[in-house]
Amino acid sequence: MKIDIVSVFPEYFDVMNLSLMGKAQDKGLLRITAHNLRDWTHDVHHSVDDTPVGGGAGMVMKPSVWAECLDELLGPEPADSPVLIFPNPSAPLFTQRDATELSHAEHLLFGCGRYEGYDARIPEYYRSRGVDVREYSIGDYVLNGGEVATSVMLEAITRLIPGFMGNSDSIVEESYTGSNALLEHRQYTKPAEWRGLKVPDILLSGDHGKVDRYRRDEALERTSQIRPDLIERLDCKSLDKADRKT
Ligand code: 6GU
Repeated sequence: MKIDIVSVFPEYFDVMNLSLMGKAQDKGLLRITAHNLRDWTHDVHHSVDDTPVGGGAGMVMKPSVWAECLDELLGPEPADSPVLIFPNPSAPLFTQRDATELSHAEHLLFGCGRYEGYDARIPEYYRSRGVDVREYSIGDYVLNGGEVATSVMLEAITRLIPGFMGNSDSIVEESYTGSNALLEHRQYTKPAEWRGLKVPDILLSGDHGKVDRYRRDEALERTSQIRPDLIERLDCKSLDKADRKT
């Protein structure tokens, strides 16, 4: 997967050379390039923003600089162009479903806004040209810009690329995956008793059926307490008879 990122702080993405993402780049699964938006400016101040039309606080990123940058990085043919993603706190929430879908893309381009955001005509223009343009928020809180949100989305997407993780089973079992999106059951390792706190007996029983049932009940119970919204969205078909009793 090829990934381009445009930002006024491209150094933010130096961390992508570390850890599993760095290894994936070494293995050739990923190629990440961070570009500096200011490289597409022509004025001495390399300015990328301007005051908001209609008034208000802060600055808005202007469309002219973004367009010069994106025209070059997207290429002439919308059908061959990358999926263009703009982090935006006022957009729909980015979910595991989006991460799964985007993990199949060949090429992604993230456009990181700063300040009060970017001119709304930037995504509108590229959408009208036939580019697959997405805008996503990563949660109900405000960040200073799209860089951290891009890092979050990229980590969620790239770890789903086949060969990225050592053990792909660990992906399937996680929270928020599949139509049966429950929070995960709690995990324990050895010793069976630590500082007076015991691992639940059933997990030590060696009875896989009982262990699975125990974990499933715990996942359902924790999800209804912590995230009742996920229970409401649950696909009924994913429930079994034993679940209905809990
Ligand atoms: Cl995508 N951007 C910013 N600036 N803040 C956010 C966000 C994105 N998602 C949540 N908060």
